[in-house]
Amino acid sequence: MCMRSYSIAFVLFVLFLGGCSSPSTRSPMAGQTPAVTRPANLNLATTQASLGGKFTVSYKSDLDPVTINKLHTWTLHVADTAGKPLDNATVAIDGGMPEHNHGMPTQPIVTPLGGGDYRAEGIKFQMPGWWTVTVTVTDTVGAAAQPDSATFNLMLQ
Ligand SMILES: [Cu+2]
Repeated sequence: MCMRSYSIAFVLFVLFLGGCSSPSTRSPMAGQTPAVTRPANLNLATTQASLGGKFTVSYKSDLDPVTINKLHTWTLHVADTAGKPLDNATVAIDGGMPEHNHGMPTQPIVTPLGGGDYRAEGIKFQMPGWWTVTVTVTDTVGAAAQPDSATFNLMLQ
């Protein structure tokens, strides 16, 4: 009898932990795609190659370490595959939490600084957890200008 109630209590405890610690088990809201599960070994590097291999993008945050609920600025550096800084590109920044199906609470503004640097102002993360930030670069000078994007992962507390 005692053993049985202990087991039930333990099962309830485990269920509670599971529901609390893994937001990805939440059912997605109607009309939204199911949430993504966080990969076991996230690449947290601040320099990333773009998906199509056209650019390398890196960022430096003026808020270091990056924490939640603070409006801040990133300096992005964009270079081509040979390492040459890329100016005159159209650069956009967007992000969100893949596990929660939501984006950033702000729309950062990107302005060119020269030397391949771009300032992204108005960045804010409103929750702890796994965030992705995607920088989309369109080389406006290249003859076949196609956007290419690099994605950064952040684990925020
Ligand atoms: Cu979230």
